[in-house]
Amino acid sequence: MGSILTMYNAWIGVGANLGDAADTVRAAIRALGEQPHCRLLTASSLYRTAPISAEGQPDYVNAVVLLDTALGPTLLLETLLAVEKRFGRVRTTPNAARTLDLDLLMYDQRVIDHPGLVVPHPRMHERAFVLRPLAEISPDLHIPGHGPIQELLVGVADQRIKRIED
Ligand code: PH2
Ligand code: MG
Ligand code: MG
Repeated sequence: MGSILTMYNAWIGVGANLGDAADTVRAAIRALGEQPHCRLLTASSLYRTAPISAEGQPDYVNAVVLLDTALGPTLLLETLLAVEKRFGRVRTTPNAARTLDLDLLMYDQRVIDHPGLVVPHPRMHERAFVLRPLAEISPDLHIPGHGPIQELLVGVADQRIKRIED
């Protein structure tokens, strides 16, 4: 990749709750770093998490990765959807159980409000399965519109989440 390209930080939420979810999340993290114009900077630990807004589903495995990317937000989103598909994601109803979910959580400090893409992710600030792994890799992060991550963590302390030992 040419060094003349401007690179941006992008935080991606990774989640799975069908099949061998931990294996899938680990493979997806590797795959993200291998996408064109993307470099993996940091990956969080994996976490086992209670399903939110998806009662009766299996627990999720979640993680967050920080990418360095030359892709703009729209191309990056298309890349994420293509990787989801490659891992066998089938879209049925919103919040259905899934083999792999990749969410563009933040793109630098940009605020984007397009019909197909809202950044920061509109529910990330109220979800422990996003905030805990995100705080592990970016403890000083400020989430545009919501504030410092350390303050947001206090509000999700009641959600069940456990780091998976490796
Ligand atoms: N994703 C959802 C809905 N609920 N719950 C957990 N624990 N982890 C997720 O990744 C998740 C969820 C919709 O994308
Ligand atoms: Mg999601
Ligand atoms: Mg998604």
